[in-house]
Amino acid sequence: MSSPRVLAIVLAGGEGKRLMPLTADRAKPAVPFGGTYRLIDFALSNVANSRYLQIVVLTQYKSHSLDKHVSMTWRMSTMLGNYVTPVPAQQRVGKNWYLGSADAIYQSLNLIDDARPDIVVVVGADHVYRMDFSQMVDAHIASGAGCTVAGIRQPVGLSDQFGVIEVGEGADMGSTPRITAFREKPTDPTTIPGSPDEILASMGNYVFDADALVEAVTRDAADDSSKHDMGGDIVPDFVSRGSAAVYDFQRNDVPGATDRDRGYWRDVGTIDSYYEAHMDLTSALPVFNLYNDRWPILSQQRPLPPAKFVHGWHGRAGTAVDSIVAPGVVVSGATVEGSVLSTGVQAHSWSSVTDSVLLDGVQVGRHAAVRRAIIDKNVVVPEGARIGFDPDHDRARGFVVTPSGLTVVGKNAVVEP
Ligand code: ADQ
Repeated sequence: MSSPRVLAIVLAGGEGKRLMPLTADRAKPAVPFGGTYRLIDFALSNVANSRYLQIVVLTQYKSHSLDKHVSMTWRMSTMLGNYVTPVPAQQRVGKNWYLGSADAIYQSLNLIDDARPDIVVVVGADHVYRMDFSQMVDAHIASGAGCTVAGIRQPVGLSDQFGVIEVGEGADMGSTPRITAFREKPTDPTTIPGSPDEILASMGNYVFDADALVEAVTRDAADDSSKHDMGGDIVPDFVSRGSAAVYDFQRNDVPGATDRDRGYWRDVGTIDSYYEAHMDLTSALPVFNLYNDRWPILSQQRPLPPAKFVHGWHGRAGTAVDSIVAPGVVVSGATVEGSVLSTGVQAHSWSSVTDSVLLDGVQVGRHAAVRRAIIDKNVVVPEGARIGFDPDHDRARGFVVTPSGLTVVGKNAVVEP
């Protein structure tokens, strides 16, 4: 296949229960990330930068803000014209919304029919990473498999969060080897030969021969015992027929990557991993470099003024160090350290924000202090309030406190002075 026709399907229907309260009224792929992005922007940027410009986004759960974001940011973008199409659950086939991710594809088979692709690239929408899918497509075609799964090494303790891939002893990971077994989220995983602490995890990104995908999801739809899940049902089906291969993410080389951030991939499925991925952005030499303009992460550019740092009325300087500060932010006589301030955040005199993630429009009043916290959109932290210092008090106020001690303040929370 010299230049295959490729359709990209972005699975964006995930509920994101483990990201509550951030997913209380938005789908997981619409959760804000990194000051100016939504999670889905990473998947869509990777697909677009791979020059695959026929893209459908399958949405369902609480999809209003996601549809709005995809339509406004991606559909209207000058780069992509009308190439990105959000497709809500269509209930074309029965009265159910999509059951699982494979059913989402089954219910959208008309899109594959219309696009007549040779290859379908299916990607999840809730990871932070850079990846050139064209390199994976080339490897898929060379392997002769019907399905290729992107794989990455992960600590064995996380096996119950991932599809775990097995290849035969001595398999050459540089050559897209066949998968010998695949189990979705096992608690007793088989580790990588010679690496007892690591598993080979599925990244939830797949390349299929279009005909093989259509055949597999159609057969799956008729199987009442199936959960209609890509990882749980479709991939194991290809494996059982000897037609699934693994593409080692370590082989992927994105233009402009640094030694430090090459191979970076984070599943941000939990509050703790969402927070840690933010902290990965804030250091002087970050492990994920947002500033790689050869593989830009694209997002909505609202016409906001630049960020501003001013002395407070009492003469104290407004400062931010080891932090990411988005457009429209004003830091006035406040101290910001190790934090991510999203668009339109305002921090007022004598306040401090430390090791925290503040989403759009959060207001931090005078003398307030925020520490190791995630605060959702437009929350007002009144004068003198303290968040992230006393877990019991934070819980009593209705905030979520994670086992690792992070405080999360949901979107419509009222913070008492
Ligand atoms: P999970 O992320 O747990 O594991 P899932 O919840 O199906 O699997 O989500 C995968 C992607 O599909 C996400 O982007 C989600 O938003 C989307 N999605 C889920 N249900 C959908 C639906 N009904 N309609 C449309 N989109 C839907 C998966 C794989 C594992 C792999 C991990 C990697 O199943 O094998 O290891 O991703 O994180």
